[in-house]
Amino acid sequence: MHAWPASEVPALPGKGRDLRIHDTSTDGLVTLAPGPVARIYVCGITPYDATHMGHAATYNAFDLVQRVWLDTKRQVHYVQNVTDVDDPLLERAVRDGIDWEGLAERETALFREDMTALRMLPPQHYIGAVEAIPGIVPLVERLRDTGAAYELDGDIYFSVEADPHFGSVSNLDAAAMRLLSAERGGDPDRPGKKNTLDPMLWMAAREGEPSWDGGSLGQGRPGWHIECVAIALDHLGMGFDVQGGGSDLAFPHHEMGASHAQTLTGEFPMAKAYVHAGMVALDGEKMSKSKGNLVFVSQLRRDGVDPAAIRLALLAHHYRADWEWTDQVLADAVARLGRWRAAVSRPDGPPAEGLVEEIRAALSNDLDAPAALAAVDRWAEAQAADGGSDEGAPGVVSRAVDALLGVAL
Ligand code: 5CA
Ligand code: ZN
Repeated sequence: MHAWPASEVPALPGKGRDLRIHDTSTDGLVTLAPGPVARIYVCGITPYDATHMGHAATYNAFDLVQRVWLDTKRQVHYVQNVTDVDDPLLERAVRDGIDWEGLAERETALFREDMTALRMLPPQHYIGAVEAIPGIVPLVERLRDTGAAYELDGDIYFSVEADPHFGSVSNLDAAAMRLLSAERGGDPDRPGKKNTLDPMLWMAAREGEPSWDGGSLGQGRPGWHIECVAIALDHLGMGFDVQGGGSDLAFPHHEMGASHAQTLTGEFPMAKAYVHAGMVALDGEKMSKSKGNLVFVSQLRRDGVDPAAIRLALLAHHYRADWEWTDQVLADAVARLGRWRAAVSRPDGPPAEGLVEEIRAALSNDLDAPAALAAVDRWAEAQAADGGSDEGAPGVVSRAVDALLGVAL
């Protein structure tokens, strides 16, 4: 699949700092020291509805990861998937009486537009589940042939016991895993499974649902976790730097994915850090396509909201926090954007070198975007109060805010 166009990232004076970030698997901060090419996989959308503020907040977090690495003069190898065949997508298509492929195409196109408007840097490889199927089949066959997977009425399940490291991403106890498995796409109550948590790798063709030739697996479609693993291993290999997504993906999705990959390769770990963004809520409930309590990026854009203000609204919250979207959050962001634009509209101002270092320090410290915003606020306040005589300082600030925060002033 094609991704979306990249906005330019201005080069800044000096050099950025290495990223220290929270890793779910150790529940602590790790300093990542990638080679000249940093490798990141971020789980993409299931395209059955438009991009809401929760999605945007999660992609914003991983866009900051890229920007911190680019500022250290590294290249970034970024891979993202599109879950363009899965139960929720098929159910929505049936509900609305439309073709599932058309639905997926339409919503993926809208996602690209939203990402472009928000200046989120695109992945180098943007891969749909459907196009990944030829690569998924041999992985499932290999797991089955080595005894790490088994058949149940034509479906193939992964045996979590095959991975000695199973559980090391989310560190949850058995009861919590069982609960989350039932909530998030698993089927712990299906009789005949070796372990109630075992996830499906290949689902045999169901009446009225799309299916593909799975070779020795028979006609069917892939499970959710193996989809991301096949794409990640194909384009990044093992031991990549960051596996990213919202906190609702830590279990089962990232746990199972890591176990698939570790069992397939015999290597550990799949990723050096498992990074999870907090959940955005509306009216006290997690914003979710299934609950329907959504604020869409595209709707705000249609209402004439500047995408830079949407981005500032996201940046005002630490990526790990759970937070609530309100009209006030957006109003504050619009006001801040106005103050910043006024501050950079003059030819000179207070010195800006210190500010660039402050933004770098904030972001390299577990992506502390609110601290970065506070530093820019202080500069803008000084500009508004006393001005300054540093020629070109406003230009330096604009470029830093663009390069490191993705906000075009
Ligand atoms: N296609 C799968 C990943 S392979 C998926 O989870 N798709 S999604 O469309 O449901 O979510 C896309 C990304 O947005 C995921 O990282 C998910 O964790 C994140 N996300 C979903 N809802 C929220 C929310 N309310 N707040 C923050 N992030 C969210
Ligand atoms: Zn995924």
